[in-house]
Amino acid sequence: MCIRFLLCSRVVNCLDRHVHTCPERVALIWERDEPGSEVKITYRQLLEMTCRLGNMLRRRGVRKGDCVTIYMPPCPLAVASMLACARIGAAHNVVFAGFSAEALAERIRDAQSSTVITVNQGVRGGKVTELKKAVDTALQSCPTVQQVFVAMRTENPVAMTARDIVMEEVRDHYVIQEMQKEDLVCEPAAMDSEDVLFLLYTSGSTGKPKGLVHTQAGYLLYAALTHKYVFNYSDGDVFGCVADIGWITGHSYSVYGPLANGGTTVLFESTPIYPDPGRYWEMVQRLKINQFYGAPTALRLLLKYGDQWVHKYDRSTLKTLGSVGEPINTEAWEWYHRVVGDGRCPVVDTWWQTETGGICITPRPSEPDAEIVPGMAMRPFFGIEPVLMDTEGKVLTSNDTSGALCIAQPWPGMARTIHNDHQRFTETYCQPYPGYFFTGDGAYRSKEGYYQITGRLDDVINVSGHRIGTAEIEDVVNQYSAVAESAIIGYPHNIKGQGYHIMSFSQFVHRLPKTRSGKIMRRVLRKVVEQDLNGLGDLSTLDDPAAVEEIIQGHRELC
Ligand code: 6R9
Repeated sequence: MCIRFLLCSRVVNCLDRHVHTCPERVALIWERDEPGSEVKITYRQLLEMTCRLGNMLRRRGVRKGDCVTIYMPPCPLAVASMLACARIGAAHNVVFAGFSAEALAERIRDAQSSTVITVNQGVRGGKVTELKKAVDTALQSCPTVQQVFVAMRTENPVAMTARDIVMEEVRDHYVIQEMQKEDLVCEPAAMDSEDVLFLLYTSGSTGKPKGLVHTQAGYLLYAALTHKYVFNYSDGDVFGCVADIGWITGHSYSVYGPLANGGTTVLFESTPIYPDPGRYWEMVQRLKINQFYGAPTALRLLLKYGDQWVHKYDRSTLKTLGSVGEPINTEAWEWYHRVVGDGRCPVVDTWWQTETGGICITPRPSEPDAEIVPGMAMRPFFGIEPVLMDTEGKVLTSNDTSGALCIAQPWPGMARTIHNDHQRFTETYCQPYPGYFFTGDGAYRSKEGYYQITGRLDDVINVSGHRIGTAEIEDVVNQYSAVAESAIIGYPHNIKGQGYHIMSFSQFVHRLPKTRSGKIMRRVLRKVVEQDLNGLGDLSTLDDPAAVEEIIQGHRELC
């Protein structure tokens, strides 16, 4: 049975509702790159910004069902742009502002956007990036784009494209000037619960990125519920998720979840080590953050700098510490718990994906007697039914076993399709284990029935018939004090099937190739070790291409 509701746009749940009850509550704290220069935006102000932007987009021809690409770092205007799209029934497509012009162009083309919203320049870690110039380059190969709205993050002017002096022919507009012309009231569009709320691109292991489609009602409900119950969020808390809004984590836990719950949410523009490795904890002290949500890669980096950077600052407001993005190794988990949380804050290792919309496997410390085992994602969230499969596609029913992680029943936050490619959606997620949603990850279920994620299955190593998760070996290697991080990859071995190769141990490197969101790209390393340099696949999400060059060179020397 399928029940569908006609609803007011999602934005009413995130804004109007709270403006009625607490208009002067702070909705957003924009933690700008320069420490101590934060900007606070109340729910009333955010609704006004959103309405003006919604009217601006409508006046410029954006209609229900269109897709607007947002290429901006975390800032109130970016959030208001997302909400403005939602208000008028257009889908948003946020592209991480660290992506190259080519990666941006590919995503604009696939989404068929006619409108782009950007900033003149980005500022991160004290460095300025030329975002508007990247848009100009990207648009040379994006014929669908008719208009670009530009916000000013810095005072430096940028070239604005005017094709003709006749107003209608101008392509680029200043957002603030346009917003000033608009009314403060913008009627929200009526939407079906299954209408699209946004697209978000995530890279596949090969080929072009996938534009996952999330819908109105289920996504917001799931983001709000998980935000409340996983983090033990209560009214008046300040929620500090340091993920960029270009990732699903930023969508669900910097924007939609906290705002649906009427919370105060932090938009973090900087890096964990700018201006020094105390940045996170100085921010926790200054903004009185109650829940902190970050990635293992940053924790591994920070623990290397020593405890004094943490001890310097008052962290007594913290109640819950969250981790997301990759398996958290024991050393980083213990450090987070003992040093950052002074042993008093539960650590929630939250497993989920762009595809799942929100957290699926996680401890729930708000429940009485909730046990948390270090390094384990523990238990499914309400409504999630995890299943482990063996190599023949049979359900593993016993405990103390490992297998391919699938989910048995649909849940409200799951992505509904891949934009313009439903076939790829069913092939990737539904066909490998018919009747189940396949996550692509491997997991171990303990004797007690608790889950531990062992890493991507495409990274799993099979040595003499024993399946070993990359995370398990990395955990051991990372405990050597000379090693900050490691990446384990399998390579063909004519006796054992696969041997394994430990980057930064067998081969020491200065840095590992990572995505911009901090995930180690093990498939790239595997290709290097297999000497298949033509098969490196989609590198558009790679943070620092020089890291790969360095490893290719190092590997040649080893061989
Ligand atoms: C939210 C997000 C999804 C992939 C996922 C898995 C890995 C995420 C994890 C984790 C172990 C955790 N992952 N959280 N692995 N423990 N707590 O990161 O979404 O960017 O789509 O990545 O990240 O491999 O399949 P996304």
